Amino acid sequence: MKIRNLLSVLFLLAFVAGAVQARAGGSGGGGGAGALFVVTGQVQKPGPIYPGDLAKLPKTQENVTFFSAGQVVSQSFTGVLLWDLLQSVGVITTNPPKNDILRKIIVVTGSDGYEAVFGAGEISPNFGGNQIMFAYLADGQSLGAQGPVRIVAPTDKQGGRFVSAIAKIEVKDGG
Ligand SMILES: Nc1nc2c(c(=O)[nH]1)N[C@H]1C(S)=C(S)[C@@H](COP(=O)(O)O)O[C@H]1N2
Ligand SMILES: [Mo]
Repeated sequence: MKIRNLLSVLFLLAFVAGAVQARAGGSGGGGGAGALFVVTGQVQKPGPIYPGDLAKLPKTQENVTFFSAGQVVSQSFTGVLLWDLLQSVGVITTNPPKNDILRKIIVVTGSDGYEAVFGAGEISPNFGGNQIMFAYLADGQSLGAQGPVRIVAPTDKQGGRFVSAIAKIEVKDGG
């Protein structure tokens, strides 16, 4: 192999290794180096969410007991409310339609493609008031393979909507 070819192979390997490391270290799959996940759809400020963006929002803590694959799990989660994050990026609504916010859904996608949906009315303080959160700590520890951020739905019986390794959230019309 010519030296020049060898150098380009080495360069490519270094690039791929760097990309893999950046993904493993800082991202659930969306938004590039350092981003936690991306926000898309009907919001005023779409784009990547960084740890600093979450740090600006009120911190919330929930003690949650749920079934995970038939086993009871109890954990204390720390994070920010899904509603507060949506407020910070601004959900786009109009009038009419009447109560447009109640037509919106939030699709949460994990880095493995796993998805679950929440209704804006379910988490609005004026309606369901469900304290669904983006958790970044469980029992004070970072989330490892389930992180950097996962959804926690404190009143759900099973963990099915606790989407781990969030890559994307998308705000859409569900109605
Ligand atoms: N990204 C992603 N999140 C996921 C899943 C998945 O397959 N992928 N499985 C869900 C299901 S069915 C359950 S019960 C819980 C399991 O959570 P645990 O790994 O903390 O026990 O994660 C949920 N979140
Ligand atoms: Mo599950």
